[in-house]
Amino acid sequence: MTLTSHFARLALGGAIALASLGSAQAQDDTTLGFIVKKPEQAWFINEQKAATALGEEQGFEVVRLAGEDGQQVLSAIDNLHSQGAQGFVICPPDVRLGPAIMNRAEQYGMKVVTVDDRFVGSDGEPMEGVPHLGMSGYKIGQQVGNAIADEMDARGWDPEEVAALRITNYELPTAKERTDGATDALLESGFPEDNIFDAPQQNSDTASAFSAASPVFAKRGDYEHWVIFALNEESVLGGVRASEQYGLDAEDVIGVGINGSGAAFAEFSREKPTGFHGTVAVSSTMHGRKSAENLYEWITEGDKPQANTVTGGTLMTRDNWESVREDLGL
Ligand code: FCA
Repeated sequence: MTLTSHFARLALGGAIALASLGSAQAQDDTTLGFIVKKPEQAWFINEQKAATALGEEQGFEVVRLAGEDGQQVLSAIDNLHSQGAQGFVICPPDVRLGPAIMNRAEQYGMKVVTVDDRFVGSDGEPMEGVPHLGMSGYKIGQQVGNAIADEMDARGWDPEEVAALRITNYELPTAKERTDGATDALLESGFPEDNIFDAPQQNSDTASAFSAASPVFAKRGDYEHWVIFALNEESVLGGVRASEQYGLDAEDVIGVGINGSGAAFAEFSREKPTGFHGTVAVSSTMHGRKSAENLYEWITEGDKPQANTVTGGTLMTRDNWESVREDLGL
């Protein structure tokens, strides 16, 4: 045997050994999916980014996928299965898809945790068996209502002469909890119930809120001062944009959202203040990291996460947004 062929054989042997080591390792590797209903929204971009960063630190892979409707979610699950994923975190496009999603996941033996929007079973109740992490909707809604009442006070508005635009999404329990909390806090502050006008939106984004809000302003031209609230800041921004289009000035509008994501930062960074007064910020970084970590520990150590984890929020305005952002790791 020539020296060259001996080396060639050694090199080949080494390559085979490396290749088999690689596949043994791949079998041990953990891959998780992170499926979100609105992949273009800053809240969800940040959640997926935070989960990916945690995976890089702890040595697991995160596959980020969009699930904007039921069909896309089911394809995403098939896709994850073909990539060898052992489970996924999901914020579903419709909470009533819970049973169908679980059915597909169980066929593949995948573990599932929900984030933000909790699955609802065929009985209309939350699916307790699927661990969930989400915000404390009612309490955060109350913070919104209190922030609005305080700002009305600061501007010296008489509640009798103020209209409230309540952008609702009653199909989604967390959304209802949030707008209910805000309503109760406003009523407690002395806001007249008859001055609250509903704008039911079809979705949880700016466009659907804008469409829902516009006719309400048009119908209630008798009010000069408006307050606006909804399940999230994207929707409040839709309401604020509709108020501008209707011709209301920024100083006549107090919109308070929820999330504290890039949508709010962009608004606070504008040179002139708008009717978007503030937002109750919740850490999307923490939601992304914690939900992925819970799932990872469940897969690798067998510890099923608790049934429901709730998180709180902090009021963020044009004046303090940069420091709140830093505190929340956003
Ligand atoms: C829902 C909303 C999001 C965010 C999240 C925590 O999914 O649509 O904007 O508020 O809850």
